[in-house]
Amino acid sequence: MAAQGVNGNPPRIAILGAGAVGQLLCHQLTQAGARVGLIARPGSGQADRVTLDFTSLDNSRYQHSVALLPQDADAVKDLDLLLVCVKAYQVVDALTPLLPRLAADCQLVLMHNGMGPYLTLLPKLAGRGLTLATTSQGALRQGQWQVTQTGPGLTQLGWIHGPVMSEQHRALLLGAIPDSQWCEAILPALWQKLAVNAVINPLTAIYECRNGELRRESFRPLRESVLQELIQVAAADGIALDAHALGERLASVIALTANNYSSMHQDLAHGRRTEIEEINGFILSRAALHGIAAPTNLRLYREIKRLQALSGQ
Ligand code: KPL
Repeated sequence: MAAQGVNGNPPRIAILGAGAVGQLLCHQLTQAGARVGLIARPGSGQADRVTLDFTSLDNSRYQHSVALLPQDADAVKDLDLLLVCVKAYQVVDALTPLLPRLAADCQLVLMHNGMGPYLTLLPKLAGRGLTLATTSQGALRQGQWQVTQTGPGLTQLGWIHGPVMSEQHRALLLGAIPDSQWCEAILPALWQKLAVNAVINPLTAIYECRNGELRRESFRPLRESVLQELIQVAAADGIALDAHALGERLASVIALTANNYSSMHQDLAHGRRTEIEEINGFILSRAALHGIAAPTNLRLYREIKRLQALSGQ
């Protein structure tokens, strides 16, 4: 039997990746009245519904009964929209087996830290539309189906390939996600978020500190050097970034998330793989393509790889 959505109809929107951000979006879309399902990992049980327990920024509790869609069933064949919220390094492997089962007009949305996986996916999309997205909303997973929102933040979405998302779906996403916007050019927005992650994530992981510590004067040369290298590489990729605006944005994210541990800090602390390949590693791969040296990014990349190897990853 097909899994049923909130109003008894099969979900037309699914979220692949039920981590903190996936469940946050599931809550926001469900609240907005959308029929949303979560795509389960193969072998994650027989249940066809789960109760998602969500705590919002004002401490309100919500419980949503959400359809759990098995990957290998008919349930995914009629989806209109698939939001992919897995870690950057899981995107290609998680999506590849699903692609042949999706409708030809299913629109895909990738939302993860870092950049790069879409380049691998482009030749596999068989004419489907692809939207890229980034969010600075903070969420923390307290249990398998229990998530707390930890901070507000900007969410940006924009077309990158194939048919553009319909007005109706755009309106649904922008209406459901607070402080969200459609960007006519998404790549500059992604490079700007990449800059924030390229500084905060490796530095907090290497120096074992909260984001706010990076405001210290002693970090200034590293902060500036990572940004300068990234600006040069982005320019060679055809993306013009403003150094002053980027510095301001970084300072503002550091201030807004001062008490948080970055995702890379948390990944290393828990012995998990980090997104270093898709963050500083992406900058390095584009730098190599253009024959540009990026020594500070390389140093941070190598140090994270070393720490990752020590923790068994
Ligand atoms: O996205 C983040 C992350 O931790 O991955 C930032 C913005 C750096 C906040 O911690």
